[in-house]
Amino acid sequence: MKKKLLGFLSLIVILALFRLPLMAGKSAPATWTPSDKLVAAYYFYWYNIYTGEHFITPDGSDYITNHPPDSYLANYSYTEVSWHRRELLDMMTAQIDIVLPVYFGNEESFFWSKSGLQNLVSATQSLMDEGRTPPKIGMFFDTNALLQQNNGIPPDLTTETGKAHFYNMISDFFALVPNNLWATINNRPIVFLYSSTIVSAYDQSTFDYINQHFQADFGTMPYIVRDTSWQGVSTDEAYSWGSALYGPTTNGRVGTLGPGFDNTALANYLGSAPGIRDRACGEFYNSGWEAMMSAGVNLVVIETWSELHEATEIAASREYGTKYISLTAENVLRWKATDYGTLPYIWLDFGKRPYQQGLQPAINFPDGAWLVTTLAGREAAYPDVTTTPTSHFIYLDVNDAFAHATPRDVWVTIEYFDGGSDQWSFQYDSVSDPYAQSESVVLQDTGQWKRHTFHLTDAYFGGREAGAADLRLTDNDWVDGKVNYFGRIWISRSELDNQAPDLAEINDVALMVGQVIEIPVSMSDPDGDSILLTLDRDLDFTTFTDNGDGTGILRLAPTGSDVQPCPYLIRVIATDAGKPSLADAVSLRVDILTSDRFLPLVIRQE
Ligand SMILES: [Ca+2]
Ligand SMILES: [Ca+2]
Ligand SMILES: [Ca+2]
Repeated sequence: MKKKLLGFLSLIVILALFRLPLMAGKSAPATWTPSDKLVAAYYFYWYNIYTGEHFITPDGSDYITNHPPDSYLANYSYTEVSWHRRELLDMMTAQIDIVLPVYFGNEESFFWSKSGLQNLVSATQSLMDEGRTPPKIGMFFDTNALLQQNNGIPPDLTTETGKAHFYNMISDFFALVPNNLWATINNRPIVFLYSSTIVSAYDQSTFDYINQHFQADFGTMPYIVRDTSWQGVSTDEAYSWGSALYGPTTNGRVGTLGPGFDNTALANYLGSAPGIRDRACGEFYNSGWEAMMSAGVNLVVIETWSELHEATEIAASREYGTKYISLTAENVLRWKATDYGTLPYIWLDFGKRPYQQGLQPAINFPDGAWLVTTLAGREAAYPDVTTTPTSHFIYLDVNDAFAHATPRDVWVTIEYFDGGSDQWSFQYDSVSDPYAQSESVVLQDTGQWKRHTFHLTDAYFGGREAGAADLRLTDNDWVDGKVNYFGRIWISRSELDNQAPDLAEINDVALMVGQVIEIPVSMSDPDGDSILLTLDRDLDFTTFTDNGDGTGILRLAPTGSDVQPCPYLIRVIATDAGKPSLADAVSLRVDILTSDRFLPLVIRQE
């Protein structure tokens, strides 16, 4: 009896081993770990050009706000392996590691879901057979499917039936996807779980059930990343849906961002008001990536690869061509190369367009709203005391790779405007107190920018302040009732034996196609260091000359091909030769106009 049981158990072990993801394509690892930097994207594959599904509404109108490129239309259908293949190749160009197909299960109502997934699997497998490295496949569990499969009744996931139904969606998905194609972290397949709002009840036993059954069926447990609407339960990670519309988010190791949002086509059909987040010619997306780079996230999920109803796609489109594929690739490579874990300091330059290098503004509610003005040639951030409740704080988040939840010595240097005779301070997450009070700095009313360095011997930066912040600047309103103005902040591992240079502000400009403008750039350095001047991006119509003496010329010479419907955002960065080298950044907006704007727009009627 015992022998038989042992034999049976070892068979289970062998099966379990067999279930582990096998070695995948030539360069892809068999599994990732939580410290790998990974980029995932939600893959909506419900389109069928042949039948018009998800292209045309039942009343015959356009169902999608953005559209596939004309050259992609011929086979744009989940029924075509060749269509999935082209999307996968585009994802590879975009540097996507993980594709998250939206899964609905249920063949009768959502006949695209399983058959489309099978075609994605075929396309992925054939790319791997060719020695390529297509994205690995994770699950995007669209919980709306549960509602629809339950006759529109919100399911109760605390019952045996509800749990089984919930689990079957996951096990069906991973039965359809061979385990050598699974996107895994520590050998556990990744599941992004959409909102809980359609569920009537759930608790931790819902997730325990999934883990137990998945372990029994597949020899491992899923790596569940749940939407933050699932409250009071614990999973591996959490994320927040909605970043394409509301802006980027971070939850621990997971970051989300999107290129913009516009569901006009859908709203027209439903007779509702559309939600719109302007793409601002890519700047909304770029600023999301800047937030990802500065934050300590390791798993970034892009919302979305191909949701055309809501126009959140970064895939090729008629509207944008392959622009967002290129933008994604550039940003992913830059993000993966960014590591604050070994740098001597992090810093932040406040402004309308903050320059964040491992230190970034955190939440701004309920008492952390702030505004920007310009004082003595520098952009200044200050608490917005007009809010309810009144804001007297500016919350900041320290990059977790730089410092997180470990006692340490740090030096904090804060640049402030010395106007008036009041005072300010900050409160930081220390070993013993999440709001440890710094000494206060009393102003001397010189009307100049000054810097003050604090040595903290008990910094903890565990994100235990409101909104997971690590410190917050305050205007000491409780003492003097007067706001204070802040410029740059540096947090360093040892005392900085150098002062940062100061770049003079540059005005925004508007110019015509064919016009040439030369903008002088100048800076000074308190230590007299030599300075390198650079631009943060390479644009066709800009040339930058560094005179090598702390001055430079930004030359703008736009042609017709540079015209776009929104301004370009350009940053000039001055980096000194001190040790460590420190920097300053200024931003300007450049509007390129065509002569059309100057044609008479009003015709006088007599
Ligand atoms: Ca942090
Ligand atoms: Ca004050
Ligand atoms: Ca210097």
